[in-house]
Amino acid sequence: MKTMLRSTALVVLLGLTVPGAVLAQTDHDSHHPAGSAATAEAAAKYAEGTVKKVDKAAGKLTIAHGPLETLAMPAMTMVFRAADPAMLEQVKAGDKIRFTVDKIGGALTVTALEVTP
Ligand SMILES: [Cu+2]
Repeated sequence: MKTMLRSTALVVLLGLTVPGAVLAQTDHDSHHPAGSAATAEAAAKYAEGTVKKVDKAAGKLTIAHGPLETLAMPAMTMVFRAADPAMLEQVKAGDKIRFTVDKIGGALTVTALEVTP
């Protein structure tokens, strides 16, 4: 008599649960409050030039200016209005200046200037 013992292999399925690796997601806020100095714009607005003529009576000054990037204007000599008559007291013909220009009431107006060495 032959007894065939068949051992049933018990397949134990081990459910291996990988402990969920806690992925620490650091929130990369794109906001950098105290970051790069994005205020170089103000400095870039300055144009350079040489005062050719000061007309205090008319409140104007003639400037041989370099390229005015803000106005897309090439270098030239032209008359500007002075935003403040006091500006005309600060300069004289021949002075080299740094200045800002704005179009006020349709007239190109020097809004700030300083004499450069
Ligand atoms: Cu011009």
